[in-house]
Amino acid sequence: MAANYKKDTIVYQIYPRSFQDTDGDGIGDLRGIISRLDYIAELGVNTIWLSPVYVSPDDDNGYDIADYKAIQPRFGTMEDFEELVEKAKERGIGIVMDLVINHTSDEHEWFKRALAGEQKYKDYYIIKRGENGKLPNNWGNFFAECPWTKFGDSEEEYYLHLFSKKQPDLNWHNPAVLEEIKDIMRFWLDKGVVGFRCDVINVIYKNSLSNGKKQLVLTGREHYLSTEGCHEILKTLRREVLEPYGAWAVGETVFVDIPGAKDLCAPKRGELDMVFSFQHMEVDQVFVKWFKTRLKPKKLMKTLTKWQKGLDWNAVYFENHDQPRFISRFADLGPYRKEASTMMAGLLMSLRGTPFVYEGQEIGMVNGDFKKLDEVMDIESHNIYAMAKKLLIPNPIRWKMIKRTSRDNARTPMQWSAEENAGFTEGKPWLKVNGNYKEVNAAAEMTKENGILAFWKKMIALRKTNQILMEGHFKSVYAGKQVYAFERKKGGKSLVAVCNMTGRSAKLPKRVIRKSGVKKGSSIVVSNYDACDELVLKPFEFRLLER
Ligand code: ISL
Repeated sequence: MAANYKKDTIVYQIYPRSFQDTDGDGIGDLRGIISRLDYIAELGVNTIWLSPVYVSPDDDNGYDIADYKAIQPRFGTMEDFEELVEKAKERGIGIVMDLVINHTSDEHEWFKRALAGEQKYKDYYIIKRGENGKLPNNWGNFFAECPWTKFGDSEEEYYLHLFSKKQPDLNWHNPAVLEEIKDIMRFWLDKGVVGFRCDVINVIYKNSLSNGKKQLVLTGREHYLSTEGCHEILKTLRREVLEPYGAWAVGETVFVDIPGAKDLCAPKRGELDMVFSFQHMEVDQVFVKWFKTRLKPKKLMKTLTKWQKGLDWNAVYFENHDQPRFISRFADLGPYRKEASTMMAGLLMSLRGTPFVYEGQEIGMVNGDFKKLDEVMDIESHNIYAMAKKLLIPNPIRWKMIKRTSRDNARTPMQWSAEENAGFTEGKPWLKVNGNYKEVNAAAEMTKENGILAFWKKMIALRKTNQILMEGHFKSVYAGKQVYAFERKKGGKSLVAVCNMTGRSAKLPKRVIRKSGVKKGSSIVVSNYDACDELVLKPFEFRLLER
């Protein structure tokens, strides 16, 4: 692990668009975040990851950057940003920026100058001729589009975009691109940010542009996933940029397996500090993420265990701006929203690694209650819907797909109060507020001593102060149809975390009884129920036991 790495880091991810609006335009802003810093500090986290706040035409809500060194006017000014960094720092909170460097926006100056014919900037992008009227290769695209779009008025030239056509991929074979990005990173580090979350970082360097092996999704990916070139770039960025500032980096690494993740974040490699892996997010998917089935807890447990054992340190998360709300994925959530959310809190804070909490997760927000496609804004959802239509998938199935998997499920405005628009905005929210806001909101939670938010705070506080949770080794104890149990061990001391991942009560398995010393006077450090039955776990019960 890099020297600057901190075992007590707990991150809160903010999707600025949806967090808090202060100027009535229906879109969250930096002043909104500043106004909520006390709330965030009280939650107990010490780091904020800001999804992109740079100038952007918002084709992909800021993940298409038109100016890396300026703040999106809709979000505020550079002064607001500086104030945010300062005020966060006063509260012991560091800011992590989202670094999107696989692609820029097509409205970035570099791309515009490339289009205007400046060779220097054409070399910043991946531009290739198609032969005999054909596309340059057979690759796929993350957003179910064609990854090649005609370059300007050219008849033969195309540019590559693994995401939307407004997100042209950068050419990482060009050393000038690396220099530009180093400069951008230093710009933000000089403003006091503590690190970066690196967007799709393991796809940036394309080995070759030749045809790929046919795949259900993303044909061609073998040419760019975690290539040697990418490793080299990460090493350079660590050595020359991160290290001198004592900054850290978490990489979003798609399609990564354990050996691949090790190569990207093992301390001796000097690349990333940790990675977001996806396998535990895929336990309820059928081939592709747009088809979901019931979540089978055992599969989730096995995947978590595999990663806990496989890597020394994980970036642990269950929600972010790309995933449906996690508790909505339990097929039988029923009346147990509070229990499921608090169990998740217990689990998240008990696993080994750096925990990431996504805005609204701490008050048990659930999937958006969209009724029709018009209410969904996400480019990916619209593209998938269109593709499914082309494939003649009937409308009700198409809609079900989108409703369950849309990234907008987690992007609905933060529910602050029972006031109009959940206290998110005085204007018209850019995305529909979930109709349950009168019941599910932060203000209501703040009045409850025993509520969801209170439990998240309790778990975060424990995670920050308990050496075993912070540093202890992970040992699996049990993974069954309902119950997940694991041990954290340090210096002869151990804690056993026990989760019932279903809405039905469950007997405490014998192995768990033995390992946790339940019958030998072990004590409950924390639980999400007031009273626990010694040998039976209630629906979505979480217990942390000390032997
Ligand atoms: O969830 C996904 C993979 O199964 C993809 O939809 C997602 O696009 C991928 O995880 C990459 O995500 C990141 O880069 C995208 C941006 O749209 C996402 O919001 C971001 O998190 C392009 O910049």
